[in-house]
Amino acid sequence: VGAEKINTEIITLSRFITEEQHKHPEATGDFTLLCQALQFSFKSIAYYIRRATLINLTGLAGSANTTGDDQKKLDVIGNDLFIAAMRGSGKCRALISEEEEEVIYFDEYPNAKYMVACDPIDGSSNLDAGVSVGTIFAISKLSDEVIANGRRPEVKDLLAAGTELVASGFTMYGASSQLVITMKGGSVNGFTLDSALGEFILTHPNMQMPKKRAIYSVNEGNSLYWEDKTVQYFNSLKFPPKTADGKDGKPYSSRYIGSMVADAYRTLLYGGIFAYPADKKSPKGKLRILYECAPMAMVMEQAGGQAVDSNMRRLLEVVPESIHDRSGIYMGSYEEMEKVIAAHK
Ligand code: AHM
Ligand code: MG
Repeated sequence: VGAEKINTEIITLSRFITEEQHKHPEATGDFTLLCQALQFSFKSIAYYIRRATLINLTGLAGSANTTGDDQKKLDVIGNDLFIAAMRGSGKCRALISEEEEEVIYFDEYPNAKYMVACDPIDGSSNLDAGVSVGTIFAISKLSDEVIANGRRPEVKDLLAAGTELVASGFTMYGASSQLVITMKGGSVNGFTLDSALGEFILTHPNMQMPKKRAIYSVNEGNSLYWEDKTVQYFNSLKFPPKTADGKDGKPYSSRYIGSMVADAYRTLLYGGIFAYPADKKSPKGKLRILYECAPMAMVMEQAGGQAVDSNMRRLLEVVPESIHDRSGIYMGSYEEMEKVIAAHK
């Protein structure tokens, strides 16, 4: 009596992944090792972000990445940490990173079976202001043919729809570091980094998104370039029709952080919709399919939501034409997404 109840049955990410592995007798343990390397990269990126202002890591690196964005010093460090972790795992054959123009091949591991796509630090325009950023990752298995021949996969072998992913997720380095991960056909689970223990602890098991919530998240500064249907849809949220008894309808709340990881994390917990539509200025949209749209779409769907592109096509079925290909995206609560789709018909 009086003593605080301490939870001694802590489920760490390592324990969680090991238990998942045991559910699949055919599993070789390769995925488990890949996840160990992944979680080390998340911890180290989180560590440098927290110390950035103290050790002179804010600001630009003086270079631009493949897609023309100015690289921040931390973009470069996050990318290097991620590549080193994937190489060190010995289980990753090819890596696609937002910060690298070409595919990175780990030829020293010709039998590695996995391919990873990542955005090492998503939302990096927010970095110097201390706003949440995060890492997005998507994991897929190379085809049996590529594995059997131990050959280097070609770019076309890597351009698959999101339905082929074996796992995906993202981290958010905010007030605390959060990790959200889902495996094919499974639930979505959320972990919080306990920095004293250096472990991600399962804090949000089996995440299910609310079916609806009156929150929208979009950069309205792009309205001028939107298609008419998109303008009308967002207007319908802001200017709802009067109720039957003549009272004002209740408009939606607007929340936009400008870091997809943070906007997506809020959407997972609270519900609502997040959008980055394709528009007249960017007909392919802004966000990248392989390491931004598809992994987020997988998380949203497996948490009970939906994700589509600007043509209202299921995002997980979109096949990119190149490794840095982009797409418009709408994702979020199931019922809110039904409204998005109806409004764009
Ligand atoms: P980044 O990968 O260069 O950080 O860009 C992706 C980010 C997303 O996190 C966010 O949703 C979007 O770009 C914000 O774009 P904008 O500033 O145009 O609203
Ligand atoms: Mg990004």
